[in-house]
Amino acid sequence: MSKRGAFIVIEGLDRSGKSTQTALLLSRLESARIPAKLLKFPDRTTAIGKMIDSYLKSQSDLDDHAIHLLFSANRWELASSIEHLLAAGTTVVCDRYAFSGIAFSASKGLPYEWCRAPDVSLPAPDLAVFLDITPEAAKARGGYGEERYEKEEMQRRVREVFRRIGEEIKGSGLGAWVWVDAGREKGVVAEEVWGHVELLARGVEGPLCRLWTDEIPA
Ligand code: DGP
Repeated sequence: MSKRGAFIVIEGLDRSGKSTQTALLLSRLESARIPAKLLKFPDRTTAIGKMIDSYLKSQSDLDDHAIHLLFSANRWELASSIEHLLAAGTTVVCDRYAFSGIAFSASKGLPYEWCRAPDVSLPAPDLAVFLDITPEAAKARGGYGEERYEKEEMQRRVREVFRRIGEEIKGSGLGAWVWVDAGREKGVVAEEVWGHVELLARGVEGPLCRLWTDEIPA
């Protein structure tokens, strides 16, 4: 049986180095001659993505529930492309995914289970790498930008929800979740990320799981 591509998600707080690390990972995969594609959520280029972009820049206001569903819809509109890429043997690297959806919306006070619901049965990553950095260290990296969630107190809550999500994923057997200390020099972080990804990126034999519907009981 031919192997499928690996589905790798990189998560983290704002300013944790996700863009740098996903770019470094892509070039590493290319050097290893592993076909790979980088996706980023939110994908601000689609019609839904443009609404999200305008919300994040505070150019429009939306009910917390409504924007949460738009973020999820933005993932769903790319779900079949992700499946096709994986089936064709391409490794997919995603800068943010459903875990950001829960972490950011639950941090605003929406119920955790409600936040998870719209993403149930999306393709599940084979590996989620959480680039862990303290909100203080993230802020010290040149400060947060102008967007809605880029405030230290919000990021602190987001980090706590991510911790819960990671523990649950690890306990569920639904793919792997690793925490990587992202406060270090970027080359050191990239080396550790590569250590987690390398074997998976050589190809995955098992079927693609679905988020929170294919949980393996402990
Ligand atoms: P980025 O383009 O990676 O800087 O992400 C934009 C911002 O949107 C960032 O503060 C994290 C937040 N975000 C990303 N995905 C989601 C989501 O699904 N739901 C919510 N509420 N926020 C998200």
